[in-house]
Amino acid sequence: MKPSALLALLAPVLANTIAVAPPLARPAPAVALFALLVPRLAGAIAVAPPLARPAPAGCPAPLAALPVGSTIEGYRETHAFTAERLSTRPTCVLLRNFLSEVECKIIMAEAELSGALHPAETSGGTDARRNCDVCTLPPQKSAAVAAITREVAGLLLDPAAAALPGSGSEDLHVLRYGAGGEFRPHFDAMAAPRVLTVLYYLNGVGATWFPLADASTDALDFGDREAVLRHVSTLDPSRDGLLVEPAAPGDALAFYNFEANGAPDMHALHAGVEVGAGETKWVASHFFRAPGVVTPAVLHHRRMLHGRASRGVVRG
Ligand SMILES: O=C(O)CCC(=O)C(=O)O
Repeated sequence: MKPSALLALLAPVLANTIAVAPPLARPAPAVALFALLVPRLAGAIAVAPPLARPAPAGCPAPLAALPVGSTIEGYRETHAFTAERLSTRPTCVLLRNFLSEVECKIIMAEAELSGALHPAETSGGTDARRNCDVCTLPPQKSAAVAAITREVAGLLLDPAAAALPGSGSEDLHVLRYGAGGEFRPHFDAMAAPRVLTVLYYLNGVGATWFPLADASTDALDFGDREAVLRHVSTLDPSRDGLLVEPAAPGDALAFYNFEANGAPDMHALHAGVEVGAGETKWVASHFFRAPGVVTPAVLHHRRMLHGRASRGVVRG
């Protein structure tokens, strides 16, 4: 590829990065991820053209431009982590070493000490979550949650979306599954403009499955939840879609729930895989909202949410 063509391809990425990166030797934590993207992207784009797909709603453009399979480094305020792009649709990024072990232990201890962990209920009284206790931790009551919330918003949420009225995070949801526990396939974003989900694997146990990741969904009618469920039941986590397995406590997964045009990304359907015998899985779900970039619900999304046959696919 000619240098001039490469420059033309990089221009939007560079423009965005330079606009947010301060002139420091070591970039400030909130922009470090993006500043570090530039040299890596230069090499990657030289061999593979960038995806035509625009950045999902709420996703920083340079992160959306990271090719699947590429890994970059980023910095939290206290330590480094790596970010690997796992899939195009939805935009899934695996963040290794994102939380420290101390942060993981604090969150699990705060959840247990809060006395608020209770068996999960899901909308419509379905059995979508089995053998799973849940509670929420507000940033106002946890210094650890407050710090994580602030840093994640700076790293993983597009600054323009984050600045819109109503944008921000929900309280942290902490989930403790026992053996046999699972969270059946669901969308996080049917009832709320949760543009970004970050899952923190607090004890490194368990897995999350995206049965439709990077698959064609043209033949699926998402207004018919039973049909979607039937299709998903023919799929296998070891063969289809994307199976995310943390390697250690503190690994995290970020994914974006809406397309660039503000419509829900149906490929973001995901499930907490059944927990093995004798195991306990701790995971925390962090939802970031940006109402201003989300298209108002359309008919089939409402049917998805309020359909009578509500077993299985539910809102988060
Ligand atoms: O347990 C998991 O792996 C996924 C949790 C989840 O899907 C959620 O909280 O929305």
